[in-house]
Amino acid sequence: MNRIITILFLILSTNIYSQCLGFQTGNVGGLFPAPTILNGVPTYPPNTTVTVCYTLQSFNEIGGNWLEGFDINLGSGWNMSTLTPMNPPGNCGGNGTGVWLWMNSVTSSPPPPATGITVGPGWFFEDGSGIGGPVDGNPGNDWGDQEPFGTNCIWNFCFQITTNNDCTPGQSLYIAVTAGGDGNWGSWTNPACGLVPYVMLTNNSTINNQLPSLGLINHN
Ligand SMILES: [Ca+2]
Ligand SMILES: [Ca+2]
Repeated sequence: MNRIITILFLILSTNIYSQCLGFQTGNVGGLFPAPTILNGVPTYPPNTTVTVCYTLQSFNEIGGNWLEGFDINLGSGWNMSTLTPMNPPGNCGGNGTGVWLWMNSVTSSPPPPATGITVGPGWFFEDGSGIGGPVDGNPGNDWGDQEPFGTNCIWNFCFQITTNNDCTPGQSLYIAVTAGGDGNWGSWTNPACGLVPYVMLTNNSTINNQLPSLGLINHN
């Protein structure tokens, strides 16, 4: 009996915390150029610029959550001063007048109740409707981008980032994108959606600190 209760709890937990995310793509296939695999580990040379592209297909609006944004997390091997946004995600529903903003930092804030969570950098949705919050350049104090019933929205964006220009061992080239609802990062009242990072490059990915092979040198 206890086991059945435990299984039911696990099923319910899974539904509660991970059901909002639709199908995500990117992974290593979204990295241009692709990393070089050395001894089973993805690597890039120092001072290498990489274009990273991510796609989310649909956001299940559990608890009335609308898609608030995409939080980007990068390992210590990336030069954060080189982080450059490219195309923003498309406005799916968004009450018509909403807009996606590139933000270094966003904090969920009232009105109405909010979580106070701070995330960023990344793309976040500034809701343009009056009831969703003021249009003030702060996506954290309003609602997200609504996926109208019966539609299957696709949000896609790319950014560029460059590896550090040194070979110090242990610099991680981790890349993850986390899609979150406006109950977590905006002003909606129900933080029902789980915050599950989509890992595009694993934490053990590193800068290639091996010197290039020069081959034989011929003397005449
Ligand atoms: Ca706002
Ligand atoms: Ca918002």
